[in-house]
Amino acid sequence: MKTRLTELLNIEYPIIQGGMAWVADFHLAAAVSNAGGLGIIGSGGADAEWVRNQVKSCRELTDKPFGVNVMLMNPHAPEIADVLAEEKVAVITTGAGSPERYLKKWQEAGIKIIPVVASVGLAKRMEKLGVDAVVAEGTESGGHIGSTTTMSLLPQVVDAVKVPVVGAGGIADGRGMAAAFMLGAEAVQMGTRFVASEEAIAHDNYKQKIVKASDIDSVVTGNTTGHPIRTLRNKMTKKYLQLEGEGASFEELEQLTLGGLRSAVVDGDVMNGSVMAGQISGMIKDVKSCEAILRDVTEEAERLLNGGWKK
Ligand code: TUI
Repeated sequence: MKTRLTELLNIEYPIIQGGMAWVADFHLAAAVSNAGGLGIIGSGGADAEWVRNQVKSCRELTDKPFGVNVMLMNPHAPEIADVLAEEKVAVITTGAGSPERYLKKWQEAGIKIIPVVASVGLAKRMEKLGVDAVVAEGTESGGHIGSTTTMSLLPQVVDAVKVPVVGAGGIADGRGMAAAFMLGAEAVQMGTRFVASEEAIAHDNYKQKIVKASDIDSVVTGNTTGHPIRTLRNKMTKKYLQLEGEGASFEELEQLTLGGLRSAVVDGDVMNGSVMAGQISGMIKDVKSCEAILRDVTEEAERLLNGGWKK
C-alpha cells in the first residue's frame, strides 16, 4: 500500500505505532520498524537522558527509520526537544498540546514532524507552520483524549489540510484501517493493538486486561479537571468517578492517579493503576507479534479496499 506517508517515512506498511508512555520503549519501536511499520518511542514523563539512551538503544536494534513521541505536558519537554534535534531522529510525533515552540529547531535538524491533533483548528495551525503530516486522533483512543470521534474528526481534518493525514483512535484491524482510508487517511496510528503484542514490555496483567475487556469497559476520568484520560475500568476509576461526581478537588483526584500508569504497566497493578487503553480493546482477543499485526491488518485492509467487502 503506497501512500504519500509510506514515501515520506520510507516504510513498507502505512502503519504508525502510538507513542505510549512506559509501554512504547525502544524494544517495541524497533520491533515495529523492523517489521515494516513506523515504531515510536513514547517519552511520556521521562527526562532527556532517558530519551537519549532510548534512541541509542533503538539504533542498535534497527537500521530502519523510527520516531519519538514528545508528550508536551511533560516538564522535561524543552530538554527532550534539544536532545531529539541533536540526535537527528527521523520522525517526531507530539501529543497533549501544541509543539509550536519547537518546530523551527526540529525542522532545521531535518526531522519529519507529525503532531497529533484532536481538532481541525490545531491541524490547520500546524500545516501553516510547515509540519509534514498530522495524526487526527479521535476520542476512542486510550490515554489523553480530545472529544470528537475518529469518524467525525478524520474527514474534517482531511478536508481542512493538504498535508497527509494519519487516522487514529479505535483502529485495531483491517476493517478499521480500510475505514480510515475511505475517510481520506493515508496511514493509521494504532496504540492499544501494539500494547497487546509480544514485543511490548508492558506487564502481562496489562495485556490480559486488554484481551479480556469488553466493548463497554473503557471509561473517561478527568472530564472535570480539563484533562480527560481514557482507561480500562477498575477499582481506581470507580473511586475516581465517584469522587469526581462529588465535586472533589483537582489535588484530591490527582492523588488517585499519581504514578498509576507506571504501576499498571511495570508492576502489573491493573486494579489500582491507570490502564490506559482505547475503546477498541473489546475487539482485541490475542497477544501476537508486531510482524503479525502489521501483516494481518494490512492484508485485510487491502482486500476490503479492493472491493472484497462485497458478498
Ligand atoms: O497525547 C496523547 N495521548 C496521551 S499522552 C499520555 S501521557 C499522560 N499521562 C498522564 C497524564 C496525562 C498524559 C497518555 N495519552 N494523544 C495525543 C493527543 N493530543 N490527544 C489529544 C491531544 C491534544 C489535545 C489538545 C492536542 C492538542 C491540544 O490542544 C493544543 C492547543 O494548543 O490547541
